[in-house]
Amino acid sequence: MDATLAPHAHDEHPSGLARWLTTTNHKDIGTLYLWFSLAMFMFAGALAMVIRAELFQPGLQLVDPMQFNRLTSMHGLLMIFGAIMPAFVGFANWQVPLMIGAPDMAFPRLNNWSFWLLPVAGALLLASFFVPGGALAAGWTMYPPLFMQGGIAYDMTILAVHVLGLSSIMGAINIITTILNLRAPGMTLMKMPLFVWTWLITAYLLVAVMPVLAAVITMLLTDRHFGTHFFNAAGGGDPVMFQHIFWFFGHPEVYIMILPAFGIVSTIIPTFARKKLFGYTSMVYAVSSIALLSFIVWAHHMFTTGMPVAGQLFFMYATMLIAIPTGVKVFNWVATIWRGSLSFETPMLFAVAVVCLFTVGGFSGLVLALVPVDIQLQDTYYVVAHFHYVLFSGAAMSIIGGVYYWLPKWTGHRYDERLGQWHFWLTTIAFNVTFFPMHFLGLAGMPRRIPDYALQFADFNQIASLGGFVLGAAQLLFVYIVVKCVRGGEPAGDKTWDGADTLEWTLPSPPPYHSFTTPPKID
Ligand code: CU1
Repeated sequence: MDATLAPHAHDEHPSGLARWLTTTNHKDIGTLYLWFSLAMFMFAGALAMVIRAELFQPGLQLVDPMQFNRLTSMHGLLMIFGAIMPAFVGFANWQVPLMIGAPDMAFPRLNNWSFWLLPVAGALLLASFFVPGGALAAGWTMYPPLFMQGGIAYDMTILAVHVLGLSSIMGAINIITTILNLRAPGMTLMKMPLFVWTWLITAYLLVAVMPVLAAVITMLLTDRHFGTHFFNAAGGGDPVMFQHIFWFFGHPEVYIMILPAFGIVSTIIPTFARKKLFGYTSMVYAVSSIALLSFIVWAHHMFTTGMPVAGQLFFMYATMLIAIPTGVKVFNWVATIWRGSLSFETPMLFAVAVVCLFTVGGFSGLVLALVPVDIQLQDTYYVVAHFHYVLFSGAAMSIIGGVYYWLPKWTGHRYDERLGQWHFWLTTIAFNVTFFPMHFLGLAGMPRRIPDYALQFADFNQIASLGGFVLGAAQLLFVYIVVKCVRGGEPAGDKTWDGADTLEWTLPSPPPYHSFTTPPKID
């Protein structure tokens, strides 16, 4: 190894647990985020398996209704804050410094703290299952007045969400500072890889809306314990105000969970099409417009709460406007694929599936944006189908595709391509078998978040449950593939994907020692 590229030999590196507890290395912290995310994904997925088992047939068989409410509430909360968001921060930690030629994140110690808050919050949420009264059962959206009825677990949830928010805000500040201040010479903003752009914009969204979430759950806390009446109509408050404040956070949150996914897809597709990303500049402006529009559409979650027609029209048209920049992005991905020299390794399969299936979620979102339609479909399985197409086949499948794409660089080994292909087809087919019938269930009027249902919904529910079990089992295969790749395998070499991925090195200076080709030695 070139001596000038050698790791700082004089640094002391603790080993074992101490290494992971005290690490300030962006790769180590990225790895921690990704393992934490995988653990939460499997746990929250296990909750979904129980939900699908209960819904396999009408009637109550497996869990009592309150337990069912806990399963749906915690499934949502843990998937959003435990699985998807930490996975993206893990990608940011690994890739952003490498892609912009920075030695590490701007605030390495803050970075360590941002991560280690997560297991604390995770432990609080898991512990809340075992306290008197049981875990959060009022839905992940924590609406009052129902939220007021809960026991100590609800206060634990408030504290946990505060801690998760703190972690997200600090992570976002770190990412913004890194991108704005630590770019290599020549790496102008409009030369940054698109993944870095999507994360820069996502980080601004996080800084803007996580404090709003913190505020609204603090108001819940003071309503519960300190005699305020923010959301209590009897005391002059307004429960609908909770929904306004919550969704002012909640809608941008949707884009926090999808913009980095767009960045991953925009990284994978050019590699396997062996072409430059089509329309880079329009991609940057599309992501920015989506982020800006996300602040003015929140009340589309609230069309049935009673709203002046002018308000309904505003939020309907504003929501439909988002289809334009989203359409620009899908067009650009298709144009990148068009006449490319294509190959379909596992990451590309996932990326293409995201383009197709996320679009289904986008279209059902347009359907739900229509006020008269939404009033019919509010709180039905159509909504459940819609956001699982956005969040599973959009966010989660991008994350999985990104893991396959970067695993060889992270670990130095190739993953098992044959098993990866199996994982892709099982996941994609089972996902559609699980969630596509939910559109029909919703159109037929089946309400969400209910453990029992009328007989006419039985067939589609059985199909959905069978799909769900296969979808869950397929993720065990994913864990196996990842663990196997981490432990060994064929060496990945410097140029994993025919060298097409070396486009990352658009820098004028040589990559720093911690580049992909020379993994840092921990002694
Ligand atoms: Cu929304």
